Amino acid sequence: LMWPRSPPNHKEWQGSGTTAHFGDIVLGRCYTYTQIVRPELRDKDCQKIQEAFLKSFLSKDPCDATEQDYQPLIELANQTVPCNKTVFWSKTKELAHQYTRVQQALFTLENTLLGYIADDLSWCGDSGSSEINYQSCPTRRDNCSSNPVSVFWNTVSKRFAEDACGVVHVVLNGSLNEAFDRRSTFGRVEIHNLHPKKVHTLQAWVMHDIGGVRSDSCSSSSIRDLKSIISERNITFTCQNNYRPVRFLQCV
Ligand code: 2NF
Repeated sequence: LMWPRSPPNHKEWQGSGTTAHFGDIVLGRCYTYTQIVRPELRDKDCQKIQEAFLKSFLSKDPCDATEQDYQPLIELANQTVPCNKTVFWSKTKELAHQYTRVQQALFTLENTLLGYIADDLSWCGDSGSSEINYQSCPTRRDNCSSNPVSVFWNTVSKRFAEDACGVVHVVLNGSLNEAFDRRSTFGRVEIHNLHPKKVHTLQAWVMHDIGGVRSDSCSSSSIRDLKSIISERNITFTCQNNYRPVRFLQCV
């Protein structure tokens, strides 16, 4: 007689386990977003969204997650971001979110339903059991890159970029040696999935920390790389150092 393998009670992976109360948090965030933050989405079925999210990773090998695992979830949560309102960010999460909190018509990924639900959460399952692994989850660095969290962000970031249209924006960190990092999600996934027929301009806002090193970041070599990648894709590139409306927020 074969008993189902019970979940390991030792730490199998190097990363922190699934966020406690994961299922409840997903359901609660879904209701908060669809009923309060964007009531125009009030007809979304949060029970189904929670179920699809759990199904995407439960009873599966957490080192073999795929884009397809998330397709049912992505279809249920489907949402249109208006043209000219997309804001990407890289190494500037807090500042970009402060800005979209003030400019409520703008959307970072975390201002969309799926990004809002998943932000800062951790999750994984196990191929030998239908249970959530609250003990540990694989990390990109120490375990495997096709883990449920990484594949989720790659998949939804790709979709977010594919859907963008008009003039799109990115908030970059000018206090780093490389404001543009080819290995980041923005550099690896998002810029390569912008549709040149839909996106006519990428506008970069390169922000540096107050009191930090003052460098002319738009003319730095990493931004020149970004410009050439974007221009080769027939999208116009513009860049502003310390864009004023964002700059004000760094003081509050
Ligand atoms: O956690 C998020 N909200 C998140 C994660 C990954 C990607 C959001 N994104 C989307 C956003 F919409 C931004 O436009 O991609 C853009 C930001 O990603 P980035 O990689 O360009 O920027 P970073 O500041 O380097 O990373 C943001 C956070 O995501 C983690 C990273 O450790 C940091 O906490 N992260 C980045 N790539 C991965 C990955 N492949 C990742 N975590 C897991 N797997």
